[in-house]
Amino acid sequence: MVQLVDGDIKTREVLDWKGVHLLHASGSSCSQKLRIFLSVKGIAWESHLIDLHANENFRPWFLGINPRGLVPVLVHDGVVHIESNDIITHLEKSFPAPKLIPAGFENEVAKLLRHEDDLHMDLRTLSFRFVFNPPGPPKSAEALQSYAANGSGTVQGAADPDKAAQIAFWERAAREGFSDERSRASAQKFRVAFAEIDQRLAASPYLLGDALSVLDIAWFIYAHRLSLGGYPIARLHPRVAAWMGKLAARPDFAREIASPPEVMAHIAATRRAHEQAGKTLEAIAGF
Ligand SMILES: N[C@@H](CCC(=O)N[C@@H](CS)C(=O)NCC(=O)O)C(=O)O
Repeated sequence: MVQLVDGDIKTREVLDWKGVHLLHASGSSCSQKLRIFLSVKGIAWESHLIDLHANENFRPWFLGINPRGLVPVLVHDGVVHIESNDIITHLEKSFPAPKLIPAGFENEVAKLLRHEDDLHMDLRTLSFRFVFNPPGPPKSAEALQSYAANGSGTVQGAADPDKAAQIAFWERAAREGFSDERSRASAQKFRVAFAEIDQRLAASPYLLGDALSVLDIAWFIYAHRLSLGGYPIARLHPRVAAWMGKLAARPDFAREIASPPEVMAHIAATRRAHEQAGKTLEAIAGF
């Protein structure tokens, strides 16, 4: 559970925030996952939008709340929680109904959510290459300098290596983009993960049985993002595609994955350009 301690937090005003506050970004996959969770749970929350395109997450105010510089962040009655899956686990305890982590499955869910989080940088690689497709380096050198220089640099009182890993990711992206080789390796990991999910769905309508759980929410978001990037889910993993369709038909899911028309137009234009160049996700991954 990543609950920050007093010394980690430099933006002191959040300590007075009462109730459930979410610092999040509209198109961020981890934020979408958490917002669907909150919606299914019926938890009322206050929104604090963080503009990732404007690098608001690398400014002192935000880094003073989350030294890792990532969204989402939960402030619950003045206590700051980071890491989306830890936030979900905390909220599941505080708001037990409806149950989204079935009784007796706590350890399995924790393990499977860790696996999902381990693939986050792979999702980011494929998202930047095939969905967002920015024309140049995703993060400027100035933004990264501000990222490096601000915030306490500690998580739970200990020096936190995560920020340096994030900065290394963005610096490498600026140097070499999101290469075919890295994209292929990331896509292959998802192929293995989706094959496992497809197997689970052969046995039950949801990933953990007959009822929706946090795992369905988490993997739905990944599957949705990758299908935007052209991952051939229906062809390779038909049960996953059917399960996705069922979840996407729910208003609480549909609302969070809706993108403005200009974003959808950019994604479609990216796909056309990649098709013309023979550089689609399918082609690069060899699917
Ligand atoms: N392990 C973290 C990952 C959080 C993460 O990487 N969030 C992304 C958005 S999905 C972010 O804040 N990116 C920062 C950026 O794009 O500058 C979690 O689960 O909360």
